[in-house]
Amino acid sequence: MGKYTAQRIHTHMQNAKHVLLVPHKNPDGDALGALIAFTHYLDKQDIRYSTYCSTDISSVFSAILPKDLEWSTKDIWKDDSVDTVVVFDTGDLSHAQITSFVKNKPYTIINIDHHATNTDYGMYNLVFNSLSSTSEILYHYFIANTAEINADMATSLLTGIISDTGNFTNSATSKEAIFIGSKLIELGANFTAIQQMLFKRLPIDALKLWGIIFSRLQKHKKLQLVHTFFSHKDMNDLSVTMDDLDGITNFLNAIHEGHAGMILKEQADGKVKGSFRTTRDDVNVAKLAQHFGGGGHIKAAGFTVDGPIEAAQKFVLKELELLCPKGLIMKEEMA
Ligand SMILES: [Mn+2]
Repeated sequence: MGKYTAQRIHTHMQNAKHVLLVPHKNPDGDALGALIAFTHYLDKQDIRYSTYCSTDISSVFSAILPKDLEWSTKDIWKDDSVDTVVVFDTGDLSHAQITSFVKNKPYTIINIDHHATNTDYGMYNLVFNSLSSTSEILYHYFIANTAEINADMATSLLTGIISDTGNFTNSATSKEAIFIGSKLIELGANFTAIQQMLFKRLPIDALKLWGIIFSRLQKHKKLQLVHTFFSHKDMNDLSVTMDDLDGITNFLNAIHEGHAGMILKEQADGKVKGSFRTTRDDVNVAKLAQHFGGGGHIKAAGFTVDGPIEAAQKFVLKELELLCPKGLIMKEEMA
């Protein structure tokens, strides 16, 4: 791994006055797991830090959030003592919704990420898209700097690896990810608590909505795309939250038919988020998501388009037909 970059970041931290830690918007287990592990690392060295997230944090993760952690408001960006911004699990700054805050400011930006579409926006870029998760990168970072990984840090990092590998089942699962997972358990990570927190928490009404969403699955024959959707009304009707639908996207990987899966999710603000998943090596869904201004990984990517849901579905399918006249396999363009 980039031992040299990891060491330079560590050296920079020793001289930082006030570090601001930022995950991507609507942070997942990986973005939060990495950020929380980093707070423990800074705590141990008495380095001053604050945390900022542009959106709410899902209550799912309260088990790994330190009790005394307070998230700063936007005003933190007016605090002149902040000299360093560390951004976690974020392919480009707009995904963390901080572009305008860092513009023309003398911050040292540190970019720790594993997205294939990462734009290297930092002064230091610890970016490895072959690794399962940002949390896996941070494990290497701590090892490279001989920083102790305590049990709480191990639980945070393992949360990230388990989130991004779909509990060690999806294509991000590598022998390294499994090996580091076992190392983290050895260091005291609470595997059972993570399983409980991430996978054993759904109310009945949430699963009822999962059922409705699955009943809408269709296969687009020409594209070989299996797709479904849900509206904001569906969620309201059953009082289901977005957190309760969190794992449904990864469940698309369970489908054997077609070349990729897509789910369209209508948000409270009327926008529609789309997510792609594929398990095939000859389909690059990051490319498809980029067409709609989104991004992500080769096998898991997302984007946002205007709603309402019916219009979004028509628009997205039409665009995909134009983009991929021969279907989703675009071999000649793939690196
Ligand atoms: Mn990640």
